[in-house]
This record gives sequence, structure tokens and C-alpha cells, in this order.
Amino acid sequence: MSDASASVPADASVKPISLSRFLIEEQRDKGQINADLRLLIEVVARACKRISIAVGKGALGGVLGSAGTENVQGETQKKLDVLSNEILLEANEWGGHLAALASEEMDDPHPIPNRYPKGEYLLVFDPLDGSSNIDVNISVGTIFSVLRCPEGVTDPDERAFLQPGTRQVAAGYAVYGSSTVLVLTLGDGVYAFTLDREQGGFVLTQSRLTIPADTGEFAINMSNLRHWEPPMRRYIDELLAGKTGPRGRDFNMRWVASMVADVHRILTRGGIFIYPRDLKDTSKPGKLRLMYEANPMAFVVEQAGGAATTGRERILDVVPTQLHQRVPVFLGSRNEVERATRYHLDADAS
Ligand code: FBP
Repeated sequence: MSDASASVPADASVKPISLSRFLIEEQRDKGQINADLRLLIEVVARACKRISIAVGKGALGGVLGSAGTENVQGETQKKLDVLSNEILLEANEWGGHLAALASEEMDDPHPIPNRYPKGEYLLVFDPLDGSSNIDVNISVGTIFSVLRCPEGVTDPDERAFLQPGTRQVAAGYAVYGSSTVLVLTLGDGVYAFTLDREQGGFVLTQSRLTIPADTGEFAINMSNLRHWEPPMRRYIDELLAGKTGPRGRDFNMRWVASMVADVHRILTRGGIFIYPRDLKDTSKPGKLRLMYEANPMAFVVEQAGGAATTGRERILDVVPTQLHQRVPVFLGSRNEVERATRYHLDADAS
């Protein structure tokens, strides 16, 4: 059973090729992607490298603290939220592979300026995930998802983005921690690339990451416990009861409060990450956003053999109704996600 003591050996079987070469081989040898998608991923990766440098500068770069503005969710924007958003917009709007972009930090989709050619893809992203950890030097990240622009749509608005997660053609995240790691799926497995700060490029370090089906580790913000639905309480109470309870074994808890960091740990050694619906604010079906947090992470997790649900249905099957809609999130080791989901469906059926 994977747990905190399990160390992850460097994957000696992986040939440390550059991200560029990996993508060219995915295009040329496997026909997994076309040239435009390859270029788009390269550009997103370069933008993440620039964000990694800005994050790494911390107080020296004058990027800590609040920007004094609010985003569409009513959240105070951090300077790095705004800067990361600008870096991703500037890098992606002129390349000719996008029809439009959308972001956690922008109310509406960003159209490609008429002076630039348009492409066939839509990019939606959370430019800086884990904002509450920026000023305290804990890992943060960038999460992205790529969709095709619907046929015949030349000026995509919000409706063009409202596609279920099963329609994603690529997704991933960059985590800015002790090292910067880019994790990517193109729909045929999950790959991790580490930023080589000397060479200035991403290098393949893990191939075909796989999440163990079982785990002894869970991640949830326990301070919301009193607001949870009964099946959620039951699931967590059983984990906390450990050996003395119906599960008959102990479970350990982790909560970084940066989804990218919690999910990266699960990609690396297993676990279950949960941000459930809570009754604190019944107008909100959850905290995390479907289009640029839940969907890309669910695609990555499923491609690594894990599972991802809302507690009631597969996240990738959810048909979006709004660009910034929220959903409950249960993802990670398949057997735990299926058990937690079963508890909710059983409760609904009873
Ligand atoms: P943003 O920082 O992009 O708004 O993301 C939301 C998030 O920070 C997740 O990364 C994280 O899992 C969660 O919220 C933490 O929530 P809480 O503050 O309730 O622990």
C-alpha cells in the first residue's frame, strides 16, 4: 500500500528527452497530435517556465501580496494571479493555434485579436492555483485544458467552451515547488517533465505515471467537517476510525491547500483528494471550478488509472452550463473514489 514512507525511485527506464522531442515523436510516430496542438503545448510550457521564474523570485520580484482587485468569483486577486494570467495570454494569443482563451481570472473568454490568425483550439486555464499559499512559500501551480473549437464557430464565446471533459484533447498542470514539474496527458497516458533550470527546458523524467488503486492517504479540508453531507461524514469517520473501525486499517491525512500539489502527490504515490459539496453555502455545489480545475485534473487522473467523480457522477461526463461553474471533486486511487461515491449514491437511494 502506497504511503508517506514510500520513496519514488528516479525512473531509470525513462530516456530524458526534451518536451519538444517528446511532442514531435507523439505527432510523427504516434499521430497522437497535430502540429498546431504540439505548438500550443510548447507555448503553454514556455509560459509556465516564465511563471516558475516569477514565483521563484518571491519577495525579490515584488510579486507577493494582493493585487487589490477581485476576480469573477469575488476572490481577491494576488499579484501573481494577475501576472500569471497576463503571461499565459501574451504567450498564446499570437501563435495562430487558438480560437479563444478562458481563465479563472477573467469573467469572459478572451478573443484572439483580429491582427492575429485564429486556430482550431480553445485553451482554458487556472493561471495560478493555490493562491492562498503564494505568500507563504508553499507550492502553487498552473492548470490547463485544451478543447477543440466547435466546427463553424469563428468568434467563440462562452458557449463554445461548454463541452464535457471527455472532449479534452490535452490537459495538465505545472507545479512550482522545490523543482518545477509539468505533468501532461494527450489522451494516451500521463508524462512528467522536470524543468532543467540550467538548460532552460523541460525534460522527460517520468513516463506513463500510474496511480495505485488502493491507498492509505486522504486529503480534505477537515475544518469544513460540520458542513458535510451525511455520506461524506460516514466516509471520513471510517477513515479516522482506522484499525478500530469498519475499514480495519489506519489512514494518514495530508492537505496542502494547493490542488496541484495535492494531486501531484497522488500521481506520485496514490491517495484520494476530496473537496466535497458542503452545506455552508448551498448555492455553491462545491468550491473547485469544473472547466479549469476539475476537468483537467480528472483527465490526468483517469489517464493514470485513477478515478474522478463529483461524489455522484464521473466528472468528465458533466455537461457544463457556465464557464466558472463549481463542482464537488473526488479523485485519485480508484477503489477509494468508488467507495466514497457509492456511499453518496446509496444515501441518495435510501
Ligand atoms: P485557487 O487558488 O486557484 O482559487 O484554487 C482553489 C484552491 O486554492 C485549491 O488549489 C485548493 O485545493 C483549495 O482551493 C484550498 O481550499 P481551502 O482554502 O478551503 O483549503
